[in-house]
Amino acid sequence: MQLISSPISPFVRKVRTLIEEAGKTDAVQELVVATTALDTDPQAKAANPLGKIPALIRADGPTLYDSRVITRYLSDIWSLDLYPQSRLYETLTLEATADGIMESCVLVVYESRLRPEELRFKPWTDAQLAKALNGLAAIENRWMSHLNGPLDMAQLAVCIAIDYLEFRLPEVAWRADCPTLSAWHNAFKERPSLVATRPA
Ligand SMILES: N[C@@H](CCC(=O)N[C@@H](CS)C(=O)NCC(=O)O)C(=O)O
Repeated sequence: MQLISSPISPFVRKVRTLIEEAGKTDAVQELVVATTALDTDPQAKAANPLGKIPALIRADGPTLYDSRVITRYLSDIWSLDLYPQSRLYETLTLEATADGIMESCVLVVYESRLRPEELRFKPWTDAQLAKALNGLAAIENRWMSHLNGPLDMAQLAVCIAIDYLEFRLPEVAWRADCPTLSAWHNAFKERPSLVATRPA
């Protein structure tokens, strides 16, 4: 299998972290690309009509795209049980929350990197940051017992979303309002799969 990849993308990192958890780095070849919404890499476009990464090219079936589809597929074929049946919808909802935080942060980063200064609209980026902070507050208030339970994909996604926020938008202060999540993140981010995939 081949993974259309980038070392910085948090969505790609979800897949790379799962591969590390599985000990299957030899099973997937990474094709590293540089792609943005304004300048789509041809390999990314060939693999995914939306031009987004990650995408997983398979020898025995159509290419898969969207990180949640790929992580669920790999968890299934390698029997990792990262989407346990007993709490499947909780896991998917928490993963969707983490993905939504990533999406808002990626949009804020694109705004400052891709959009000419005179076209920027601060209320829109403020609204995206509010979504991310709201998501973190919801995790602090409702999801800590899930985060402290047996390993699943939602936990990995939450940690990756927070890492991305702190890597790209270090000025965003969230820890004082989310002390329990903050302590969880400080410990969880040292998992070997997360250390191995941490953006430099
Ligand atoms: N929902 C998608 C989001 C993927 C995504 O937005 N990836 C970014 C990189 S972090 C991308 O490819 N951006 C290029 C674009 O928007 O065209 C997923 O979970 O895979």
